[in-house]
Formats: sequence, structure tokens, C-alpha cells
Amino acid sequence: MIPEEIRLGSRLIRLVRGDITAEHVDAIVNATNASLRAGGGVCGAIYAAAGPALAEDARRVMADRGPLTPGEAVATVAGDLHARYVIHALGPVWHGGEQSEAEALANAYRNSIKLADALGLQSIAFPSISTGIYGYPLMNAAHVALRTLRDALKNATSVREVHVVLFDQRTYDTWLGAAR
Ligand code: AR6
Repeated sequence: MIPEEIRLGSRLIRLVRGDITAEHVDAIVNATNASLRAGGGVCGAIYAAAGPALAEDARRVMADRGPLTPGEAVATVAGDLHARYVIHALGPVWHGGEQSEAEALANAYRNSIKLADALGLQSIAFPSISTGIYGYPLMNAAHVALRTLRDALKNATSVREVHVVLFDQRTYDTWLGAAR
């Protein structure tokens, strides 16, 4: 089996090197902050590529429900992206590993898949949540994410294809190592 594709029956996890804003999927996951502000990193890139419709919808969601806690996920429109929704998932800030970071990271992936499934979506693209500005150790995060994605996909009724879009070579190589 080629390491960048993990096949689970009719389901698939594919590791892709690239920019998540170029993905054509039903939902693009954003590694967000608690208040869905544009911010930097992948979040800034997604807001810039999506245009004002996404930012407007994010403000509406925030006004309705208030800030996210780590591990939560909410959906907005995707604006100009080649997707139907953006799912904003809040990963944990790394504090050394003793503050339930792994659980919160797993929840961010699991809740995103659950939300996509509830929306009847088939394909979803994730970035490497928490491993940039939030400082989560990369190999550790990749293992938690892959385990969680594999289990969540088994339980999904609608979602069949997950892309994990890794922006730089080091991140891609580390995820590949974790997948092996
Ligand atoms: N496509 C795919 N991955 C990307 C892209 C892109 N266009 N740009 C960056 N990455 P980060 P976090 C990678 O810092 O650690 C934001 O400001 C990046 O190289 O974006 O969860 C939010 O608003 C890294 O591998 O997210 C929050 O405040 C990965 O995406 C905070 O940062 C995640 O890095 C969240 O921090």
C-alpha cells in the first residue's frame, strides 16, 4: 500500500502536500481560534481565499453561540472556496501534554467528521491542526489525528474521503512517517 493513502474498506484517508485553499471537497476544515477571527496561519489563508461571505457568517455564528472550547467544531459557508462548507475546529494550545491536549486534539478531528456527516457530506480536507502557532509536537499530533480519523471514518455514514493537506515538506514527511 502506498503510504500516502490509507484505505479502510470503501473509505480513504489521503495525505496531500499543498495548500488547503486549493482543495475541491465538500468541506474544508479550518484550524481556528476560539472566536473565529481571521488570524494568521492556515486560518488567515482560508479567510483570504473565501472572501467576505465567510467572515460575515463566522460573525453570525459567534453572535449566536459564543466562543468555542478546545475540541469543538462549527460550520460556516465557504464563500469563494471550492467547497460547500468551512468547518472551523479549535485545536488545543500545547502546554506540555498534561492538560488534556491529546483529548482536545482528537475531539477537534472527531467533531469535524461528525459535523460533516450530519450535513450529509462525503469529502473533507483537514490541515495539521494545532501544529503551527499552537505549538503541538508534530509527530505526536499526527499519531493522534490519524488514529482518530481512522476510527471516526469507520463510524461515519456519509463521509468517505478525508484529505489531510500538509503545507510544508517537514510536516508532510512527519505525517507520512506516522502513517507508516
Ligand atoms: N494550507 C494548509 N496548511 C497550512 C496553510 C495552508 N494554506 N497555511 C499554513 N498551514 P496554524 P494552529 C499549516 O498555525 O497551530 C491561527 O492564527 C501550518 O504550516 O495555522 O492550529 C488561528 O486563528 C501548520 O502545519 O494553526 C489560531 O489563532 C498547520 O497549517 C491559531 O493560528 C497549522 O498551523 C491556530 O494555531
